[in-house]
Amino acid sequence: MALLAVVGLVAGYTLKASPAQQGTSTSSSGQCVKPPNGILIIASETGFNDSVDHGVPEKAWPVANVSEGSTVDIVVCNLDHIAHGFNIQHYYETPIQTLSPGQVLRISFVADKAGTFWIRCEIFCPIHPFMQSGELRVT
Ligand SMILES: [Cu+2]
Repeated sequence: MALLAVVGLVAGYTLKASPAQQGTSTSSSGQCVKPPNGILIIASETGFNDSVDHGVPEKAWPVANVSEGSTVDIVVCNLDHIAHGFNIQHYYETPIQTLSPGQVLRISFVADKAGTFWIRCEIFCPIHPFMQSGELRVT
């Protein structure tokens, strides 16, 4: 697929990660894969992980359940032909993250605060209303 040929790495954004997680990067085109024990989120013309088919905005989708104190590894791939944003309330709020078509974002952080945190796109896009209902649930 042409899109996969232009997959690039957006600089990893690390919050309170242990030294083992820092500097994680890869330049291969095969990096759009679910990290071990982690979370894969695909942005496409059908939302985040096909959210248009999961009852949003009435229902939360995608939903990621993690344990408080655990290290959370997330890979976000934009397989759409337009840009999308990615934001996790509290854990990944700044800078405003824009993923160009084909880009892959890797995020790693320690879930040091319990609660339910909003996962959303924060830049306008045609599928935007369907990218506003993701949740990271830390228990
Ligand atoms: Cu959007």
